[in-house]
Amino acid sequence: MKCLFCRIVEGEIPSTKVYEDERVLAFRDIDPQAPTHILIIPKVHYDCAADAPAELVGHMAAAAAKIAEAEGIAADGYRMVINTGEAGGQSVKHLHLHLLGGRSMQWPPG
Ligand code: DGP
Repeated sequence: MKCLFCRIVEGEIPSTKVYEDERVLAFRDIDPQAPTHILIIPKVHYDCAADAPAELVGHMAAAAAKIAEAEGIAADGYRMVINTGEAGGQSVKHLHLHLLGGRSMQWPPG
């Protein structure tokens, strides 16, 4: 069975798209943890970053930086997060990068 984010890539499940190129799709998180909370995902399925080409993970980060500029959160700063595995808080097993901004982030995260 196709995973949730593969279904979003294919348009079977609607999403609020903010950016797309040939390799990645970015859309607003359904349960935002910050005023700006966007997920950047590869169009091809990988369970996690360790399975994906390093260059693709870099491309996702570069896309997130572009989106941060477009969303107006770059000047104040933002956070990029890739939750990995159960203890890492990954609930959807399709590699995704969280872009969070629009408020101050605590460190260390809870
Ligand atoms: P993680 O816990 O790192 O696997 O993050 C998964 C994120 O995906 C979580 O913040 C909520 C978000 N999410 C789950 N289902 C959907 C959905 O159907 N649409 C959107 N836009 N986001 C979703």
